[in-house]
Amino acid sequence: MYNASSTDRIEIVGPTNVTSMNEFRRDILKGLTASQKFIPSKYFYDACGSNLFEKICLLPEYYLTRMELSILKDSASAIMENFQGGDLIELGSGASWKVKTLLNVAYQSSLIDIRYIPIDVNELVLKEASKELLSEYPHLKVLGIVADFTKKIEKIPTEREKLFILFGSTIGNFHEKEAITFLRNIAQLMEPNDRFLLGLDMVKPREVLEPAYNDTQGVTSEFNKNILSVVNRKLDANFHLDHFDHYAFFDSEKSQMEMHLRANCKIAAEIKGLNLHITMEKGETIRTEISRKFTIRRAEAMIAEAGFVIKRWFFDPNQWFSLIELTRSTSDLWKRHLNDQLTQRRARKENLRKCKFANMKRPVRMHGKV
Ligand code: AVJ
Repeated sequence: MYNASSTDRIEIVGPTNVTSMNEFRRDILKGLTASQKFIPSKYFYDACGSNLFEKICLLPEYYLTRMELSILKDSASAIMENFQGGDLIELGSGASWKVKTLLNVAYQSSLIDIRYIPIDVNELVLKEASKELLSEYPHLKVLGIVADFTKKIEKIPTEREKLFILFGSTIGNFHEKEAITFLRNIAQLMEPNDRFLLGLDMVKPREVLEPAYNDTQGVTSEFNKNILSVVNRKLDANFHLDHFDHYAFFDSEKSQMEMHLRANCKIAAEIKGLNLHITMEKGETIRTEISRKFTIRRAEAMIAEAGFVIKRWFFDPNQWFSLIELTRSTSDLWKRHLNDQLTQRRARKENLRKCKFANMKRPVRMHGKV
């Protein structure tokens, strides 16, 4: 193992569940015909968008990355203590540079037998990042999974001790219910000894939040508008990027940053791939992202509801950002919850079967008891 060449130490699997064209079309159709138009933020990250996001991370106003990294540096040895063999699974790993903080402390010990499992939709970025890690850490094994981590991933190995990681407060991009569903799915992959390291951006004054999403160099604006290029390219649409302004603000009631694209004139766009014509009034917006900011109480509530318990909570001195170390909850309450979910799912399936049988239209959402 010690002199193994880098090709013996790396395996890339997938793509497994990356967005199909059909799903993309469905999402864009739904979003652009809604009364408040929206485009799911996961579509920011084509090659160009991923690059722009890396640039955002270096902006002076974008405190998130710096804060998270400094917390990571301070807590890395505590986190990696006793973790000498196992899988380090990073969800949405991108360029994989934050995880080096953890690998650095781990690799001070030569006994280490850690496998790094990055999961990302961008195959190219994943491969580049993995190769770099192999050359930097001579004993490291890498299993790269090209997949959309927001969906079910079948390829995650389960034999070894696991440390899941979701950096960057990415969980803030999910609406509350989506976030809980997502976290529950991760919890179900975990054994009692496994852990989950979750990065969370905390509520803070508007004067700090808003500049982070309105940088003076205009990188965030470019990042935001790039989502229209993605739609133009994939669906043969003709949105003019110049006809939209970047608009980002903090909604204190919802405790979230929102990014929108605001029409600066009347818009008439053709989306050939959907056979759709879109008109927008001047001033009308397309929402492209929510980025929720957490209080300690809100975070605790979310975590408990998702079936986790907090093991340790790491902050920077100002509590601007935090990293939470979680383990799966093993209480009966949680098991009962899982059972409830299962029963509900079965009931829904059964109902769907009946509807089909009766040749009825599928109900969009079920309310109350079934
Ligand atoms: C990577 C999703 C956490 O919400 O702050 C950066 C993305 N958007 N600037 C965030 C983003 C605008 C970022 N996340």
